[in-house]
Amino acid sequence: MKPGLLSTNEVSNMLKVNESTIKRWTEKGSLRCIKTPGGHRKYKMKDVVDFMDTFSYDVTDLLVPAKENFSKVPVSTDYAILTKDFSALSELFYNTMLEGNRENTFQFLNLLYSNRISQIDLFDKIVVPSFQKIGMQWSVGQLGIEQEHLASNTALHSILKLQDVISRRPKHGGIALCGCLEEEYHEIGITCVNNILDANGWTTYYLGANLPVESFVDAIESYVPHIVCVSTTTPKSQKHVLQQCNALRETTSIINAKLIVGGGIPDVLKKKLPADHIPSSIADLVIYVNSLPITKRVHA
Ligand code: B12
Repeated sequence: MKPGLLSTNEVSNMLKVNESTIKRWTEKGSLRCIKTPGGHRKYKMKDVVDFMDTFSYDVTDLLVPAKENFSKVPVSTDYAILTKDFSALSELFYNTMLEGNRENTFQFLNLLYSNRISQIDLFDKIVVPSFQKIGMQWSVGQLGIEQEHLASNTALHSILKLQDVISRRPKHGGIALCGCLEEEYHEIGITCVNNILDANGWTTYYLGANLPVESFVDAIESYVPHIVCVSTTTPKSQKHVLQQCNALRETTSIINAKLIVGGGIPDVLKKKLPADHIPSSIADLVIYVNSLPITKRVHA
């Protein structure tokens, strides 16, 4: 089948009606279709979505539960988008970023975003699992370091480019500072955090990877943020993370800012971390920051 076109059977599964009902709606003109030279009906996803909009179809009823593992059966991108099959979409994103084509990877994310997959779901449910697969394959030698680097750079570029097309909430005056602790080079997660905050009306200052703690403290003093978002995944030691977070917390408490720490933090460390919040996901972060009061800040 031509990519992007759905069969009568696929549409009937989505709308949970018989194929004969789909044919009747098509003949009535309620649902647009394309006739192939062989006389078969094919449907564009956009037309199915328009139909659902027009007839107030309950889309939530159509969602299929996310699968635990990556889908073994290749499905069309359109079908995966419509059914919000995050497992299949992660697999597609994984393949795209490993090819190393930045433009295609951006176009893929943009396609999902344009089809109502939220930026939060893009990060938590598509980017993160794709990278978990990369990390797992790298650790057992199925992927080379060069492939992991190519995929990371391709994904990072496409995530940054996507930010240019994301619709933003108006600025509400909140200021956020985002960066990684010293010797931390995993910066895709904190880039996602920065972009989500930017889309949610925060003015963000992005400090990137591997920031010496003294410089982080200086930045807090200069920008007087409401929230400081810190990422740590592979620290030298737990002691090192605690020392750095203690120094940051000392400064954030003076200016009444919240210290938010994320990344791959083991449970034992979570208990000791001097953080105001340790979100388990981007979705969790958004709920937390939306609950914060924003007071007017005066820059030093
Ligand atoms: C890409 C990658 C790299 C790249 C990073 C490139 C870059 N520009 O960022 C490079 C090649 C640099 C790298 C290096 C290393 N890596 Co690496 N890497 C990964 C990989 C494959 C993906 C990480 C990623 O970007 N994921 C995508 C992002 C979006 O997900 P995320 O980081 O989890 O972030 C999400 C949340 O955690 C959260 N989040 C993250 N930060 C924050 C902060 C806040 C405030 C909030 C609210 C939320 C939040 O939001 C994100 C979206 O939900 C992981 C595998 C995996 N399972 O994740 C291994 C992995 C993290 N790396 C690992 C290792 C061992 C290393 C190295 C030590 C390898 C080596 N021997 O050199 C070095 C360490 C470098 C360093 N000191 O930082 C291990 C870590 C195991 C561990 N916990 O000890 C992993 C798990 C791989 C594995 N299976 O073993 N790595």
